[in-house]
Amino acid sequence: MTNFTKKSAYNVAIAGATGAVGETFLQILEERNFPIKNLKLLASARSVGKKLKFKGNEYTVEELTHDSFKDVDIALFSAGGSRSLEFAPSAAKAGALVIDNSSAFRMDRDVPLVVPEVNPQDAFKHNGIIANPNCTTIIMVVALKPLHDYSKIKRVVVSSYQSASGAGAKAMEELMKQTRDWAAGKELKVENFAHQLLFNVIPHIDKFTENGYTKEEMKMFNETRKIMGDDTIKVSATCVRVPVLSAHSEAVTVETEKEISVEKAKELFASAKGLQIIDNPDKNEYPMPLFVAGKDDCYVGRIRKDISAENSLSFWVVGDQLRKGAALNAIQIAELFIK
Ligand code: NAP
Ligand code: 3JN
Repeated sequence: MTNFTKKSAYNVAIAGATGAVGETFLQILEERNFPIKNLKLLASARSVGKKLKFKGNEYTVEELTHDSFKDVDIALFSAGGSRSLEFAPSAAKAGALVIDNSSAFRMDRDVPLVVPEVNPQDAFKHNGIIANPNCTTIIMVVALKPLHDYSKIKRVVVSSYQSASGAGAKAMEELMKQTRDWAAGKELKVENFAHQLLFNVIPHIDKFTENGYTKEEMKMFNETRKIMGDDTIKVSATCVRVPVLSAHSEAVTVETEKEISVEKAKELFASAKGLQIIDNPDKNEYPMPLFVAGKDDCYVGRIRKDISAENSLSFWVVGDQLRKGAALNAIQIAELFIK
């Protein structure tokens, strides 16, 4: 464990400040009045000189280099895995506490993988770098944790409905442009996804691996085990891109050691941190991405007994993946150290 010195305000750097997650970092740091002394905004050479606003002031973007982290206390990384691999060790060496949003270090044994509602204690075992889990995994484990604490989870089968912004700012713009171009009768351009996303769903997120699952699906398998601290949990995921702008939805079926009734599940979800229930089928009320986008909590609904298996429960969970799935979770990790 590396020491972190508490102060009244911190020098904070954001690597990837111009991206979809970077922009969300700025919004949330401002909303939560995070104690910032100096703020450093870092991105690629393409963005040098660009101005970004924080608390009414303009900040100029600088290039991310190995020398960017002198006197930085907290470095929030969301510039992609290869930038994290290259620059996060330099930031940690310079004394910063790195909270990394990429998959670069997530499965390293000496790097904690933390969701504050699930395993806050792990954060304090860091050696300079703490990993923020994959967004789809974070949203799912926030809902799994209260069930697992009541009765051990044996198996999870999950299908995700992931929004365009999960693939970054350009991908979100592509969906909006396809919508405008379709309305104008123009030809649609496809650059950020394997296929046209408008009027479509694409069962393919990240690269395919040898076992037929994609890397996104395998992240859900491996990261769930590490965060929950239980290597026996089995997860089978199918990750799907849908033409939604923000917030990821997931249809989850959970097999547990002992039975969890619907009433008990609702009671467990209701007392869980970071989780809200919307489950009134009579009134057509259930969580949807259009409502959840921009919210901090994850929302669970459609809670029911799985009629196809014993001790099995099905539910639907939705979370804003740029917030709880990325920037908010990382800031909540930082808050574990400053409070
Ligand atoms: P994005 O909108 O495409 O933004 C990428 C950011 O990385 C931009 O600030 C970009 O700077 C910067 N960058 C790219 N190449 C760089 C380089 N060579 N040197 C320095 N900075 C560079 O992507 P995003 O959605 O914000 O996601 C960023 C990362 O966060 C992802 O790769 C992933 O690991 C993680 N993440 C994303 C989500 C999500 O929902 N989007 C969720 C969880 C985790 P320029 O503007 O200068 O190119
Ligand atoms: O596609 C999504 O909805 C989530 C994307 C996450 C992502 C995108 C590019 C690289 C990740 C991630 O957080 O797992 C990574 C990565 O760092 O591997």
